[in-house]
Amino acid sequence: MIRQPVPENFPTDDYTERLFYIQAQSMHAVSYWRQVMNESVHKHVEEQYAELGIDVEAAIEQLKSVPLSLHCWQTDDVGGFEAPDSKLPGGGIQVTGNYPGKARTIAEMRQDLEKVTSLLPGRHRLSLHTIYGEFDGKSVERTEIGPEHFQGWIEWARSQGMSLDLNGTFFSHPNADDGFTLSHPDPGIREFWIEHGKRSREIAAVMGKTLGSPAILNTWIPDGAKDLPIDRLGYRERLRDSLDAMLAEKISKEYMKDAVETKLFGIGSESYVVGSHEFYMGYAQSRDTIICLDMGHFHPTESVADKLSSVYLFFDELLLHVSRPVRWDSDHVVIFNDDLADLTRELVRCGRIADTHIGLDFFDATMNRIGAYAIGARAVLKGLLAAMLEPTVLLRKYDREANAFARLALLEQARTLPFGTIWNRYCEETGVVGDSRLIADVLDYEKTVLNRR
Ligand code: RNT
Ligand code: ZN
Repeated sequence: MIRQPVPENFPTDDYTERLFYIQAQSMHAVSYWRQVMNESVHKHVEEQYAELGIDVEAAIEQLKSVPLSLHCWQTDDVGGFEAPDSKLPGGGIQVTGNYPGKARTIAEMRQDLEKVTSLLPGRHRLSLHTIYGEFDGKSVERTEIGPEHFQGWIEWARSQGMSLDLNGTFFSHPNADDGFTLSHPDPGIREFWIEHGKRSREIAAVMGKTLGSPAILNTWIPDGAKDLPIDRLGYRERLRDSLDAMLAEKISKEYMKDAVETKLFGIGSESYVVGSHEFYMGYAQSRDTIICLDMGHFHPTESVADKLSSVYLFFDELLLHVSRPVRWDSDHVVIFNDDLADLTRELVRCGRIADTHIGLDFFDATMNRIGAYAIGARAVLKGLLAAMLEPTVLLRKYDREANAFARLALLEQARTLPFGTIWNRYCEETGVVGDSRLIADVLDYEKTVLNRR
């Protein structure tokens, strides 16, 4: 080894301290160069977007203002806390898998939700189901629930700087076991669910009023038939009338807003779903409620993205359930695929993000639930960012000129722009792990928290 002469102002004569000093100096130099390199890479990346008329900073600022409505039910497989031990979901909801680490209590669920939000840039909302109330181990009937069971959630949400949304729970209950609720031929069963719907609205109104942001109350019912019903009209008439009774009380939209969720078919309701897309388009339009489009509730070849520009023409607001259908089933973990990118592009191109409530709806118990949750929620944010970074002005120009070649060529060019660099930088600048650190981060949570449950 060649010994360098020691500089005169070298800090110390101690050999170990000298080694530390040299090490510190070289680490400093490495991190300096890394920073210089990063800056020049970023500059290069931003230039590529600027050439196409896209302002990266403006896109990031826009994304920061878009909240997702996070679905609490990914943390516990739609179990809820009605009984001391949460049950398996039923009545139209099916979750497969038994990966360890499921949230068993409200405290565990909040811990998981805090972990998930720490993995997401931006500020988001939380969407609860009425089965997630704080019932203190007592069995509280669905017709007996009230705002008092959600006081703890309201306080927790406030402490997190979050607002709340809600869903009435019309499944996992003996009165839903034969597949019908609000459209049931038995008036007693209909009454039961109408009352549950009214209670849910009341809770949502208190959530919205207390937290200063209207809670969206989404109503999805499992009503449908595996095989061929004859009186299709009768069920739909009863559903219309039950919903009318449930929504009869006028509640200020400053506190809560009603949404109704459409569906084409489900497991156990392959032949007939009472609350079909056509039913709810008509219902929501005539009753001035929001319509909820779940990406997993249509025929696999239908494009949910294409529906947006029609719905926006006739509705002021829209609720989305971002999900991923696979063959006949929905609710797979959302990923940044073409369906999602098409959807978020339409949101941005129509200029209606502010009128759209972006809810998540998927549940998978075959893998680390928090990891799955983060993948899905981050995918939606990626989709939004990618859409905001689209060269829309130029694309619209080619569109107007009917230059189909140039339009397609530019869409192809946009696909390979260095989007990932911007996404990761946005994450890191907001104190959230970039994609390359997500796996290690989630596995650490699994080891230190989930595996100890
Ligand atoms: C079911 C609906 C509904 C539920 C949640 C749990 O098909 O999509 O939104 O997934 O309410
Ligand atoms: Zn849904």
